[in-house]
Amino acid sequence: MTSDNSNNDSISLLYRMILIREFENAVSKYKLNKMIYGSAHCYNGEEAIAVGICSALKKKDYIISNHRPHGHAIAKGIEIKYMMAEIFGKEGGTNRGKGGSMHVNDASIGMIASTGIVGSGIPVACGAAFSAKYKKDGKIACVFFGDGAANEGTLHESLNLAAKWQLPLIFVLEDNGLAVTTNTRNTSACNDYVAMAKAYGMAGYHVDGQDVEQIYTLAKSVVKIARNNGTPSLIQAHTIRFNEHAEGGYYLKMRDKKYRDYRTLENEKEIRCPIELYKNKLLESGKLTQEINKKLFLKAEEEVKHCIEFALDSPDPEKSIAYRNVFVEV
Ligand SMILES: Cc1ncc(C[n+]2csc(CCOP(=O)(O)OP(=O)(O)O)c2C)c(N)n1
Repeated sequence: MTSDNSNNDSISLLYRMILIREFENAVSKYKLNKMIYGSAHCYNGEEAIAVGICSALKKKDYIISNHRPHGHAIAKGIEIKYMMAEIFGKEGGTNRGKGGSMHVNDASIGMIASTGIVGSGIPVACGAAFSAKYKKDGKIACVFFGDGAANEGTLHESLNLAAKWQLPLIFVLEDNGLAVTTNTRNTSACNDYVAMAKAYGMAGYHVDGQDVEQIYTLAKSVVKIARNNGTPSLIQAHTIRFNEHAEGGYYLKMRDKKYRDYRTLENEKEIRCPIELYKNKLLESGKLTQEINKKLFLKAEEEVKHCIEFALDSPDPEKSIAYRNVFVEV
C-alpha cells in the first residue's frame, strides 16, 4: 500500500493506522525479548498524525523524521519488511542494518532523514524544501518533530529561514506533552507554537492529533498551499504517547517514577485511541462493517508476521562493509 494519493478512502486511512499499531506492537515485543539492539521508540497513540499528513503528500515529496520514525515511514509507503529488517540490524534492512530503528531512511519514498539527535531534522527539512524550490521540481517537504524538539534553537532558526525564503515546507509538531519523562509545559515558556509560527509570518493550525480525518483535511489544504504558492506553514497536533518513551525493560521501569498520571493515560487509551475513534465513526456511518473491520486487523497481523519472518531470516551485515558508506571513498 502506498501513500501516493491514489487510495485515500476512509478504509485505507483506517488500515494504515492499524498497520502502524500492529507493527509497533511487534517491535515492542521483540525489543522486550532483547532481539532488537539499540533504542526503539514506538508511535502508539499518534498514528492519526502520520497517516493524515502523509496521505495528503505525493510519493516524491520529502519527509524528514526523528527518533520515532516507524509510523511516518509506514504512512509514506515504506515496504515494512525492509524497515523491520533495519530495526533488527540486518543486511536486508532499508539501510543494510547500519541505521537501526532511529535511522530508517528510504529515498524511494522521499524519506531522506530520520535521526536520533533531537531537533536536528528540522533544518535538514529547510534544505530539502530549498532544493525543491531551486530545482522547481514540484516537490514539497514535511518535517515531523516533538514538543521536546520544539524547544531547540533549530526550530526557531528554521521557522525564520522558511518564512524569509518562502520555502514549500510543512512543520508538523507532534505535541504529546512529554520529552522522555519531562512535562514540556514545565520547561517551555511558550507552548502555543501556532502563535510562534504566526510571529514568524506563516500560517499555523492547532489540530486534534487523534482525529485522522481532521488532520487529513487540514493537510490537503496546507499541502496545496505549499505546492502552489511555495509557502511554509506549521501544524501543532495535540496527541498522546501511549507507550513509555522507548521500548524495553529499562523504559518500563520509568513507570515507577510516576512522572505522569497513569490512571488518566489508561482512560485516554480507551476513549482517545485514534484507531478506535475512527473505527467507531465509520461503523456508525455505515462505511465499515464489523466483518471488514475484522479482516483489516487480520490482514495487518499477517503483513507484520511476514515482515518479522523476513527480518529474522535476513543475515547480519558482513564485518567487511562496516565502514562502507561512512567515509567518502577517494
Ligand atoms: C539534542 C538531543 N538532546 C537530547 C536527546 C535525548 N532525547 C532523546 S528523545 C528525547 C525527547 C524528545 O521529545 P520530543 O521531541 O517531544 O519527542 P517525543 O519523544 O515526545 O516523540 C530526548 C530529550 C537527544 N537525543 N538529542
